[in-house]
Amino acid sequence: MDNKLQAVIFDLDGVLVTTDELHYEAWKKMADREGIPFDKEINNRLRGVSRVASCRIILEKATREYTDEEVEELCTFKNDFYVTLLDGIKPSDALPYARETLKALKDAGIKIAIGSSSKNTKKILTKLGLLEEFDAIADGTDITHSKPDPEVFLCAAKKLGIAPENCAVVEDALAGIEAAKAGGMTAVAISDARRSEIADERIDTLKDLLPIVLG
Ligand code: B16
Ligand code: MG
Repeated sequence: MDNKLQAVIFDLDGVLVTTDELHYEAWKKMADREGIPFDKEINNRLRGVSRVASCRIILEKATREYTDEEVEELCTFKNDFYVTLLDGIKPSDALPYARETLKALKDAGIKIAIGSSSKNTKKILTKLGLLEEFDAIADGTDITHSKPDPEVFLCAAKKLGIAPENCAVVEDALAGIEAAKAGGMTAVAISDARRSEIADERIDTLKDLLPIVLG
């Protein structure tokens, strides 16, 4: 229980919706075209990491160097396909208890925001029917440093007008937990991030967030 909390900043991919498989499918198409080995284990390292940084992680297995222009082309190739996959997202793809938890927080007067590395955040929220639910959205289009840098969460807190120490962050990525802690926020780990040693709280589903925030 932490009564100082006035806002919750949600990561998007892996917290409110599972897009990992879609990212995987799109990066795999790029890696196959280039003849670069790519598997689910490498994909797991891309959680919360920006598009360009993700591409550079995949290129660690490449047998030649890629120029910045080539990396940009690979990212565009991946994203063009990824965006077509996002078209298949429906409101029912929101992860369990997402809608109920957002409503319960709002009803209790807690501000809610998104803090995502994705430049496709608004498209994903629109497909989920959640775009209008948030008091603030900070995403990959607002920042120059991606997680584990705290920039996206500090940006969300600033847009909300709430001090970082009064914000909780919900994250599925280790890089996101690091970012939340670096920003001076309460870090709540879900899914893969539960193995973090520095998270303040660990939850199994989103509804477990309510006692942490509301007491
Ligand atoms: P995009 P999050 C992150 O979203 C994903 O976890 C990560 O895999 C992806 O590379 C990143 O967004 C950038 O996404 O290519 O759509 O801009 O977890 O921070 O909500
Ligand atoms: Mg995530």
